[in-house]
Amino acid sequence: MNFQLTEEHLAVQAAAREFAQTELLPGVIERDEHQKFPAEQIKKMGELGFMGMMVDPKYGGGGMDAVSYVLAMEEISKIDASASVVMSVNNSLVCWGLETFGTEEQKQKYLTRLATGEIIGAFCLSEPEAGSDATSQRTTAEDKGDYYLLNGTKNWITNGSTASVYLVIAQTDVEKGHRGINALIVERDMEGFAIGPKENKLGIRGSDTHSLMFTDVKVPKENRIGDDGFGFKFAMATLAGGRIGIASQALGIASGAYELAVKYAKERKAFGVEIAKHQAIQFKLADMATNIEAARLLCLQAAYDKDTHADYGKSGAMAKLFASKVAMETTVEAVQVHGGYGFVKEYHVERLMRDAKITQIYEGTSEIQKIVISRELLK
Ligand code: COS
Repeated sequence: MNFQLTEEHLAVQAAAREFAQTELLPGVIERDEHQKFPAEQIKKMGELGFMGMMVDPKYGGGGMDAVSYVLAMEEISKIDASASVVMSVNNSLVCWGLETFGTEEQKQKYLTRLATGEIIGAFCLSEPEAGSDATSQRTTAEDKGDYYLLNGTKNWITNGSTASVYLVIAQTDVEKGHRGINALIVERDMEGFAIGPKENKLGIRGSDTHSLMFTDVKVPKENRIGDDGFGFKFAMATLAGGRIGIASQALGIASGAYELAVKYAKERKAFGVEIAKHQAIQFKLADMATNIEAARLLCLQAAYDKDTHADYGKSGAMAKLFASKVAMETTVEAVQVHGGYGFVKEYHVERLMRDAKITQIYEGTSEIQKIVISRELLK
């Protein structure tokens, strides 16, 4: 067993850290406050290869492994979780889904541009009445011969107004249940596709989250991913990898908050000494560091499973369940270490605390992760 990162891993980690410090940190507070999408920063992330990290270079990607992806996600998320969710969705849901299950034509047409970050994608599964219960799709894709007629509404879609390509899950044959669901590639300018208002969120406020409306959108048959009825399995398989991305995001939010807490504890004085000299603070830091290290190991284990073609459903779910809990607990404690300063925006930890919450909700709630894990245990 070898816990050593390779030279390449360390280089990716350093590049992501450098990018986050120089390009994402400036303006992150303002973007959060004004719900401003980090458009320029995402463009640069594409140029640096962060938007299609694991995609085969022949489709414009970085050809990197999932371990590199986890390391980069952690560094980006330490500073700006709004940027890292864009990165996670584009990499693990959209690019991975297309590369793994798409046709050669779909890859040439869409993946090559998504992997370079020239355009970004969105993954559309959730609906007003279908989140955890993902088989209850109300959006319909009626088979009309050479096209599907798409009707319905999707909710809480990351990259909702900035994406150019949307992977939409819809029901074609209700009688067949989850085997009657399809995944369709919808282009932004297809007639009948409308973008709803932006959600005003607690956290990751820089990311653009929208509902989407489809009214008689004609989606050509060649835009279906996989065989007829493959849509639900497509969604499940894609989300299994997506969870490694969100777990790493949670890890980054936690480690970002921890680093700020350590820095502050060494600077701030109370009762005549730095607060880091008080055991009350030392114990908090010790708990944070231990939990973060455990979360990091779970994330890397899931990535390693993916890289070695082992089953990563359970390890990815465990990583997300645990890292998101650690993100929530660590950020709350980081605010506490900062005292009153933690409650104001300039010190960043209150934003990280707000950003942490979503990691326990999206791409499968913590309760869903427990279902996935326990089913694997009891197989
Ligand atoms: N990869 C490939 N196929 C998978 C899969 C995976 N990871 N997980 C399940 N499937 C397949 C199953 O094999 C089954 O196919 P067959 O009937 O042909 O054998 C099919 O999908 C249905 O699986 P299952 O019966 O387990 O589905 P359930 O309705 O019981 O749902 C949960 C299982 C709850 C785990 C699932 O609905 C889920 O993950 N929900 C959360 C969705 C989510 O993350 N929502 C957030 C929105 S995205 S931000």
